[in-house]
Amino acid sequence: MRVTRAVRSALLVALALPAFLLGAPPEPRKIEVVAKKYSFEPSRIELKAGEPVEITFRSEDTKHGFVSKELGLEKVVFTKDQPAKVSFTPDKPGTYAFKCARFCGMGHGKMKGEIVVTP
Ligand SMILES: [Cu+2]
Repeated sequence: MRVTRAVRSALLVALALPAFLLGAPPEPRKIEVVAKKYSFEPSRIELKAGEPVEITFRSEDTKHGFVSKELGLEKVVFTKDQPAKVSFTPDKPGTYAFKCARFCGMGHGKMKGEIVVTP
């Protein structure tokens, strides 16, 4: 049987495509969280266990922070002009608290939220 160039190219593409898909690192799900005195929006973030995420924190007023000891996420600080990105992959389902990690005024202590990881 004579294999034409077109068939050969099609075969190569068919073989290369799955390898490319398997080899590519998974794109993280991108989430935006906006902070302002004294809340995060959204304050409840739902994630899936095993799914990589990249959360961008942005402020609408003063300097704020983010930390989640329960999730093992280190403190980051961000401003209006300088957002902060936090990348991670939650592995255990559960509800994890996070809070503002930089004193931002009288309501700072109430500036909290939760990350809910579903199976
Ligand atoms: Cu604060």
